[in-house]
Amino acid sequence: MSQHCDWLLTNIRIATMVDNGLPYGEIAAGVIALREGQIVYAGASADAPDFSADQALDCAGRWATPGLVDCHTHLVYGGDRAREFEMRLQGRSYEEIARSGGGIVSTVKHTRAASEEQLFSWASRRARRLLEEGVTTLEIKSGYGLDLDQELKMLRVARRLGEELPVTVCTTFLGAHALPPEFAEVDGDPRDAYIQCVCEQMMPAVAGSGLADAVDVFCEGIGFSPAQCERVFQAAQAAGLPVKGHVEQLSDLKGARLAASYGALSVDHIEYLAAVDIPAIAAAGSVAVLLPGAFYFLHEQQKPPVAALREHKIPMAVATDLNPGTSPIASLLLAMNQAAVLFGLTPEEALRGATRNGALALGLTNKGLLATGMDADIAMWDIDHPAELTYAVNFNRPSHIWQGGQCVHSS
Ligand code: DI6
Ligand code: FE
Repeated sequence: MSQHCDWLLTNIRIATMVDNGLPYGEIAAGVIALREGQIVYAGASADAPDFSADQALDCAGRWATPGLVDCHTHLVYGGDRAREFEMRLQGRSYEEIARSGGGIVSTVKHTRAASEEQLFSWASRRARRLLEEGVTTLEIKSGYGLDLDQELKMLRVARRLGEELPVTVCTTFLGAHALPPEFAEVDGDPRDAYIQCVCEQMMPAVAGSGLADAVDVFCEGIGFSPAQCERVFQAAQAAGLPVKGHVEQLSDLKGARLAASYGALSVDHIEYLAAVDIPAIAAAGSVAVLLPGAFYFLHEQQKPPVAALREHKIPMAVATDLNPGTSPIASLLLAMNQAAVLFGLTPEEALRGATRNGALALGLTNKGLLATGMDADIAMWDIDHPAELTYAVNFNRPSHIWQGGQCVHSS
């Protein structure tokens, strides 16, 4: 008796990204069957059960990869920072511009002034650029609202993107991103005062709204101190939300170690991560999220400790960090190329970073692999080898994309 499925993809080469002893977890002559949003078979055609399918596709030897996962973006925002880019090219540093009222705070002004509808329309344009390249799961952070209503507005826009576009959206509350301008003049330490507001007022309301899946912080000289970030992690823990952190991007404040001690899903950026702190991250099971777009755009010199991360078997993810200030880059395939060229990842590591390890950085164990029981998120490519996806810039678009078992793109 044959088994029924919704989609049957035959004559397909599969980069399963499963650790099966072959590069990319390759299955050379494969079949994939999808039913009710899940993969019910991904394996050799010789071993496949007999399927009857509502829709069948002969893939003519094309490659399937897991749908791509961009696990770190800030793509909901108002305005842009092109003028600031000009200032940097005239010799001023990112930190200098941030201290003189530019930087994140200028995006806060434009984000606050925008209606929810405007924000949605701008953000969906950026999201579509990512989706065109096969992204089927996307993380979006708040952090340009910096008061309760404005942060909730951003998070609602992020959720709505997941409802209206063919993509799974994970949302992250990044209240501790920058000091809101209205706190600059408060007595005592304005940053402490704002962190108290994040922890005591915003966190319970954000958690109660169900609009955030995780909590993030910017642990940096121009952001918040480790002690302040720890208060945010404690509040997140009390609210039942997992944490992650922007850590060791511009200096070594031991933020990654701190995040790991709270069981962080991921530690992100980590250019300045010290070798001594790596075992703690391995022990916590946190994913190292590499963001080469920001490194490239800021012309940084210090590279993340990739060899040591490998040695300690810490999963490395690759993401765009899409944001107006440090990574105006709406291409995950470009981030993969940058991770290879700038940080020395192999093309296989880069693809794993934008599939399985990206999913793990979001706590999603049902995505990022092509295997039985996984969500049916698949990108199909007209290429001869999966290394091409990392190798070439703006060469590749998927011929077909399935998201949640639906074919959402075919060309
Ligand atoms: N680190 C970054 O690279 C972005 N946020 C952060 O905490 C920058 C965000 C911006 O400049 O708008
Ligand atoms: Fe970021």
